[in-house]
Amino acid sequence: MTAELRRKIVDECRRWGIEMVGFASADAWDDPPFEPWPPERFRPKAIFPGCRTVIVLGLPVTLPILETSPSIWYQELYKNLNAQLDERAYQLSELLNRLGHASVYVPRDGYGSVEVLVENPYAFFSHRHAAYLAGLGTFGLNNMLLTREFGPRVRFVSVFTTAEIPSGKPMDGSLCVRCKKCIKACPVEAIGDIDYPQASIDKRKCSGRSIELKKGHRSPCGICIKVCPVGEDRKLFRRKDMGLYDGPDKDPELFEAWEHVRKYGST
Ligand code: B12
Repeated sequence: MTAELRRKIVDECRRWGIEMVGFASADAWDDPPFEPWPPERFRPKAIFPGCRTVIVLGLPVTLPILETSPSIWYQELYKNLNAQLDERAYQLSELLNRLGHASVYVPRDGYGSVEVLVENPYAFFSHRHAAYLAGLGTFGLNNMLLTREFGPRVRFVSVFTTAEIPSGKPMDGSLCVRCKKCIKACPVEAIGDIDYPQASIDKRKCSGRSIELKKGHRSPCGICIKVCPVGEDRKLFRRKDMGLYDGPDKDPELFEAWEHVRKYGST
């Protein structure tokens, strides 16, 4: 029955165009795989008592659009993905409710405005940690969850359900190659040069950059996910040569295209 439910959920998500779906047992949060780990109040069973499984959905951030960041194009992609993730997670939770499994969705972000994050840089629940427990990827130096398919270029949303569904387990090893490109490329030097689980992000600096970009209608930043060499998406878009981002010499045509996009629709 529960394996059948799992299949139904995966099939439904495929129908919606969502290929990345993971399942994590709510109990897995109580056995921290590393420290620091989200405190008890931030765990699914505390937020939604009775929760047994967290279903995580992921949608890719299209690399060539991200490459134009900061730009209106990336801002629009970001908003589009956010809307889709929230819509699908809500629909999934309602499908489960109709089937008799009490469920709720958690919005893909969970903050009213980036200004709120300067003083209190936490959401009430972390999707990255859910995706990690579901076995969708591993943490990178940039503090993002890296996946085989898209590296860190994937956004997540979660559904809490009382249904007990066969769950995944964290991936062995690490997908992060420790190239430190994210550290070097960060425009506000917000990423510390230390290894996960101790990845250190200066959230104030990172949020500050978002606030600046938002004023010009070209947030978020996304540079630390653009320059990550991990992900099969690099093959599809022929972006294996990481020298592309160092300057116009490698591919002047592409460089000009990015510059063009950046000149319009935002300041
Ligand atoms: C707040 C936030 C931001 C802030 C602050 C950044 C930051 N580094 O935290 C801003 C706006 C700047 C930001 C920027 C970005 N973000 Co952001 N962000 C979030 C958000 C809403 C909450 C993250 C959070 O609170 N985590 C809380 C804890 C669990 O995470 P943590 O800080 O790593 O916590 C550690 C410790 O602090 C401790 N801990 C956990 N909880 C608590 C609570 C307390 C009180 C304490 C003391 C400790 C503690 O345990 C954790 C162990 O590692 C999530 C969405 C969500 N709800 O999950 C997206 C999210 C993490 N962001 C995402 C992305 C992609 C980005 C950007 C690339 C922007 C972009 N969209 O292009 C940048 C990258 C920044 C970076 N390299 O870190 C994605 C990550 C996807 C992925 N593949 O991993 C998420 C999951 C959004 C989504 N729905 O997909 N983000």
